[in-house]
Amino acid sequence: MNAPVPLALTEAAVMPAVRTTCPYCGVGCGVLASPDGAGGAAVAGDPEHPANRGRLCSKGSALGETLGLSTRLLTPMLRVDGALEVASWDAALGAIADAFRRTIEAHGPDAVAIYLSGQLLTEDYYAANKLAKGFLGTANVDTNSRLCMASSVAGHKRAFGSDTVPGVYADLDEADLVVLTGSNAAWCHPVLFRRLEAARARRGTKLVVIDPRRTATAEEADLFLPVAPGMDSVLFAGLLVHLADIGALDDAYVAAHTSGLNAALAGARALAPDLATVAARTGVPAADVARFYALFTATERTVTCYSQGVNQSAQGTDKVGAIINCHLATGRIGRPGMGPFSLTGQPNAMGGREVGGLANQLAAHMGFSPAEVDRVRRFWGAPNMATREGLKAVDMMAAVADGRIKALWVLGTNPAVSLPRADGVRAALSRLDFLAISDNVRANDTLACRPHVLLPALAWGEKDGTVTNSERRISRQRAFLDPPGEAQPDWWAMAQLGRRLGHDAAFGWCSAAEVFREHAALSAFENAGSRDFDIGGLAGLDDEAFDRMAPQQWPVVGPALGPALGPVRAPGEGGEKRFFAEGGFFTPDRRARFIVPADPAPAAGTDAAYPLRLNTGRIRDQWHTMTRTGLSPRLGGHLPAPFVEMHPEDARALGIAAGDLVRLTSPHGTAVLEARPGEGPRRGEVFAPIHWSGSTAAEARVNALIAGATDPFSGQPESKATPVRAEKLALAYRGFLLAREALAPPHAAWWARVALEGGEGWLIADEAGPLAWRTRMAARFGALELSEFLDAEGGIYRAAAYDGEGRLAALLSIGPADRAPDWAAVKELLTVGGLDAAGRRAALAGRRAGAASSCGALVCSCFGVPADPIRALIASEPAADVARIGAVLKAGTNCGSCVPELKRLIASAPLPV
Ligand SMILES: Nc1nc2c(c(=O)[nH]1)N[C@H]1C(S)=C(S)[C@@H](COP(=O)(O)OP(=O)(O)OC[C@H]3O[C@@H](n4cnc5c(=O)[nH]c(N)nc54)[C@H](O)[C@@H]3O)O[C@H]1N2
Ligand SMILES: Nc1nc2c(c(=O)[nH]1)N[C@H]1C(S)=C(S)[C@@H](COP(=O)(O)OP(=O)(O)OC[C@H]3O[C@@H](n4cnc5c(=O)[nH]c(N)nc54)[C@H](O)[C@@H]3O)O[C@H]1N2
Ligand code: SF4
Ligand SMILES: [Mo]
Repeated sequence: MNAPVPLALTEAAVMPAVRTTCPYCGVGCGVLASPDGAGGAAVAGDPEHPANRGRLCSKGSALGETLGLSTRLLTPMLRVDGALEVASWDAALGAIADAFRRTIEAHGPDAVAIYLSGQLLTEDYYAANKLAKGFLGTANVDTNSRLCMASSVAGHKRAFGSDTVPGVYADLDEADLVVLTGSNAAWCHPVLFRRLEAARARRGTKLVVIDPRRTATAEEADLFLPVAPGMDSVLFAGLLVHLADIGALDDAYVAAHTSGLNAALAGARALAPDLATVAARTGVPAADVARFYALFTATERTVTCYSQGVNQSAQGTDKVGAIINCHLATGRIGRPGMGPFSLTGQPNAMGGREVGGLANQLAAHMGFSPAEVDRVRRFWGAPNMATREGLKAVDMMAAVADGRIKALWVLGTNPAVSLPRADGVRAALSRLDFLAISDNVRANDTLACRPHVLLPALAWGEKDGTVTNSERRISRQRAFLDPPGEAQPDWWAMAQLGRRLGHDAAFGWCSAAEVFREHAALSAFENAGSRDFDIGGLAGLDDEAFDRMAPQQWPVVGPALGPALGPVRAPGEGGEKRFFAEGGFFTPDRRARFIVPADPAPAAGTDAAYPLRLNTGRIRDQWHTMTRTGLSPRLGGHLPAPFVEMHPEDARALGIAAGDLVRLTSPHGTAVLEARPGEGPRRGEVFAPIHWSGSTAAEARVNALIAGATDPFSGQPESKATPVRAEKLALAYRGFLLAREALAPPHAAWWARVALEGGEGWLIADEAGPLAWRTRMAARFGALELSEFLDAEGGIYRAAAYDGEGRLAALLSIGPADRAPDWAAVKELLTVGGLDAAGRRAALAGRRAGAASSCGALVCSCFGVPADPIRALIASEPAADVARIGAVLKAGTNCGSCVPELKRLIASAPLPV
């Protein structure tokens, strides 16, 4: 039973809406899903959820478009004679049990490993950890959070003695200064960013953004500091020095609750003795550094948020420490509107940390000290406790490559795309003695690595359990769709394996609620205030109470059950839980530790062979490797092709123009991307999104380029500072293929797939010209009615294939690369029925009869508003602001993710004469 909410939200909402949580970012927005009874659902923001109060971003709003079953894995599969065949759960689980048992017998438990994901539910994560660390006897359990939050975890533990996020989202409402460093929150935590923007409108909160790249977030800042990659610790060391020199430290807090300030100050002075040194090392003008320091000094209510620009570096843990130092030194921590704030990436990055999803944690925020190992052993009744840390993701893959790990189970992540040296990872996974994968989809790059067993997992909308967001708030994900095919929850598969290995009692759970209760009980077990993570107050929830559980911020110390069952707290009523305002850290002496950051330097320097630095990250409307957002035509419209952003002068020096294909090369691999010259990156730096994979583009996996040097404390790889070179890739022909039916990738030197309404599109580039493409079209669509246009001399070929009803089945257009045909003008043809003669002529000419031609890139995904009408409005009404655009065109009025782009369009409009 789910908690039905009798609310008619949209006209489409016919069945009662189910309260659940968005499966994308760590903001953790509440969602009301109204199933349509046919496998789909209308989705709206939950006005009562404290994280979003009804708002959703473009990705959350498009969740309904990602629910189809067309790409889903719906049955277990087993490799038989080299090919995957449909199998029963019994056979598939039996194969994993056999492989694990055999491997452990022959090579010991550390030859087995499990690689997890922050997209699993807490219950899945808990089950996997218990199985591996208590019963298989290995701590070789790691997670994609190693690529994501590990430096924050290590930074927290170093400073606080525990992995505690001290603050809450309400701090952004109550701050007077918000510093965002290494965070493109406008695109990556959009609802939180809109909340900050609302606070700024209300109280004039100042915003400082620190990022090597001028991002959509940076464009909103009062002060933007384009820091040199990796130099955050110098900037924050300089801030500590400044605070000390000007007498702005909170001596009472420092004396009562911290230790190590003098050493930290001495270290900071060595790194950042004066403003001139800070300016020189960070590349930020001295005057701007001084403005930042002055703002920070003068503003007690300051929150410093950080994300992957801080975490994903070879000195990520030091960066976290340098930031926390400044908050400890000023006593600005754990009070309203103040504190360091790690923005988590995935929906359940925090839940994974709570259960010990990282190889160097045990469970419930415990480590591998003998006392902690013993405590968990007793709680689990575990026969084979792992007694020391396991291998962290990058090392785990090295062990897969060199044969130390022989059997691996991957759940909920796509490591062949997302891990550094991705080509090597793909090869290593493909050579494993035994590889099992649990996923929602039946094809992705990792699934192409010759797995032995595939297990179909329940997806969002079907699965049931809990996730924890960036502010420690545990929310329920509830099922609102029936389980499709034979898909099962991941925790269930883990439990089944545990039972097959002879541990019936320990893995006897029958529901997610049972797993959750055990997890909650462990958090309170022999805790008595010694560990930050304690949700003992939820350990006694019965099934019905678990079902109804309102979002809970931890700690929820037991045994009082009251708050869990109460109504959702209304926005603004407060009740948020913060840590450390009065000290009480989780170090042995209960004092926080100042840390001494090492002199930072990116792991590898640029040189003549690799003169540019590659920064990588996210775009507004795609999620990771696109297995879900890649299904949404709306989301695909914003930035449809894999690209590399480069400074216009770097592009010019390399003879590269907008839209050219560029080959990036590092010592580890290559990627081919479309050039987007722009003012975003600094000179000498390029930026490429992480989203495209071998399934969505010919050669656009940026992790193929990345070396993955790791941070010494966290083991997190440096993903944002790789030396590369760039060169123009001159392929003679460019074009596109649109098709109503899903096709195999076209036979072209370069291609990228785009989700379209009514079908899909392929952007292509090739050396082969019209005649070759004519042959290919005949081979593919010869059975259909084909009409063609060929101008062999001009290098142009177009062909339209029609089905029996006269509907366009496929449309190809190829031409000289410098005059690439425009696919956006005709993509709607896939949504219309039979075409008449005029329609067919127009289609072949690359137009849509009766429609205005191309209208520019999509700006507002929620209402499908492209750039041209917005530009037209601004041209006709030079005074039009964001509100006016919203009133006329609706753009920007739902999730607000495109507001920065609307502002850019307004700013870039030609001035009226
Ligand atoms: N649209 C969208 N949103 C997402 C995701 C998604 O895939 N798509 N994924 C989610 C996940 S899992 C995560 S982890 C978060 C990540 O959220 P963010 O960390 O905000 O996103 P990124 O784009 O990875 O990187 C943030 C910024 O770090 C900057 N940066 C690079 N090097 C440095 C440096 O040395 N110093 C500083 N100060 N900045 C630097 C980059 O230029 C980039 O703008 O997003 C979450 N939200
Ligand atoms: N160069 C570079 N590399 C990066 C980053 C970067 O900024 N730069 N960012 C890193 C970060 S922060 C992250 S978080 C990673 C993300 O990288 P990945 O985790 O590899 O990316 P996803 O596409 O989210 O993969 C999730 C997979 O799990 C499946 N899945 C989703 N839900 C479930 C479920 O409930 N159960 C099961 N069994 N499967 C499920 C999906 O179908 C999909 O195949 O990438 C990292 N890699
Ligand atoms: S901000 Fe967007 S992606 Fe993140 S949880 Fe909210 S709706 Fe989902
Ligand atoms: Mo992440």
